[in-house]
Amino acid sequence: MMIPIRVWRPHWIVAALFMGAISFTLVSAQTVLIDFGNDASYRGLSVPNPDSNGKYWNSLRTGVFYQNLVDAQNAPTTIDFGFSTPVATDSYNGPAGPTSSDTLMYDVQFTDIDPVALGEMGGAPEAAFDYVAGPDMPGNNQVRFEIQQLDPAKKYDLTFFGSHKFSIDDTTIYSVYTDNTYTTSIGTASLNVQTPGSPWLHNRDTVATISNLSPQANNILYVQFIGVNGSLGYLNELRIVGNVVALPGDYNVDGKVNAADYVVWRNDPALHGGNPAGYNLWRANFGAGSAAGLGNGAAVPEPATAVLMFAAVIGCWACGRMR
Ligand SMILES: [Ca+2]
Ligand SMILES: [Ca+2]
Ligand SMILES: [Ca+2]
Repeated sequence: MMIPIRVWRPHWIVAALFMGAISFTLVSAQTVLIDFGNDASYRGLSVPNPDSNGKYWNSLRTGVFYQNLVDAQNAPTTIDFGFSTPVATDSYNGPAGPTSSDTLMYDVQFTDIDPVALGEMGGAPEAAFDYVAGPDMPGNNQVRFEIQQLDPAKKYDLTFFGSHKFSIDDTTIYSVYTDNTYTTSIGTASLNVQTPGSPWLHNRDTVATISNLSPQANNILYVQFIGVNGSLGYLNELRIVGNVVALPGDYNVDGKVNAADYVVWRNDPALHGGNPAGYNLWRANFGAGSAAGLGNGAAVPEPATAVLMFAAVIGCWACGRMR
């Protein structure tokens, strides 16, 4: 009975570790694409996923709290989204010009954007041509929404695409706040939704990004947009990118320095700081980023023990391969 166990376990452990390393690398930057306006909203259309870049969108309407948005690869995330102010949805005078609720499928083909310039945000005319905007209540045109259930270990980049012609304000201001009082801003960006002086020329190729945002109160980002002079602001698309902050020695970029990083280093030392410098960096930072490394009193395995354990595992695995 011992022989099958000894043969099987090392294979299983090593395979699991390598699979873990691969998946951690893939999730090191998570992208979520949001299209404002869907089949159920006024003069709106949903993106027929995937788009021309092979990416998946969340097409939203107002009045709904959306949970577990999918990422651009169609995998569910923890991220939730909801508006907290009155907001309107439409496509009229967006990038497709004067649209009609009777002929949307025809109108959408006139969506005029520069897909190359917009990159990941230019893959779906159904995402670009409809938008959310303020409620058109003078003095109260700010639109606010919350992006909830974010990962406190990540830094987020928000990219905004707003496009609308014949707007009163040429420019929309997008801002992120610390909490739901919307008093303290932690980042802001402005975007011309049309060409100043030529309001018939909608924005077709430019986005605005607010970078390096940490989740704020309750792991939420509190976002507001409004026209620069208090009239309507516009938002057609939003991209959320969550980036894992790489720590020294975190060779699989999962925000923790642990035994899995040793395996990554051992597999290709030259790519990970060299031998022994990469090993020494890993060992010096062992435990960083994990709960055990934050000084809560939990037992931290000795690096030397961990090295021996994994060296033994790899040794057995190599033995198994030779049979
Ligand atoms: Ca849209
Ligand atoms: Ca849409
Ligand atoms: Ca790691």
